[in-house]
Amino acid sequence: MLRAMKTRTFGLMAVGIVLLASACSSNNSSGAPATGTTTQQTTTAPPASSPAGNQVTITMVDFNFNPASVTASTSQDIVLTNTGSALHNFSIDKLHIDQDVQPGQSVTLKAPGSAVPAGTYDFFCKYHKSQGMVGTLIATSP
Ligand SMILES: [Cu+2]
Repeated sequence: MLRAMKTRTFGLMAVGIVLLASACSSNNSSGAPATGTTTQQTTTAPPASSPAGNQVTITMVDFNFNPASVTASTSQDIVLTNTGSALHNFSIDKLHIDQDVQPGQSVTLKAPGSAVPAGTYDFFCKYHKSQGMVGTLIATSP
């Protein structure tokens, strides 16, 4: 029950943050208080900082994560895709995340927003940690 409420809150927060982020980026991208903003509106999406839109994908294979080092903004969802043939798991002790992903399935972890401070978090598959199925998530502020 607690879990469900948390997820819903995260979802709402994510929406808020996305709205905030898009408002900020449209303000910041035009550099100067320009009068002719019409030509600049097509350049509001910076391809370098958000390569996959508002989500980051981590692929789980037998038996590692790809990529093993992931940088994601706390305003981005994390999509876990298990392309292996074994059951895998994504756990971050510090954040109380423990998420199984069945073979061939994807699970989306909703953007936590300000609930998660920026920082470096070790993640691992609880079933294959001893086989080196571990990684590092670098969470950045939006
Ligand atoms: Cu695993």
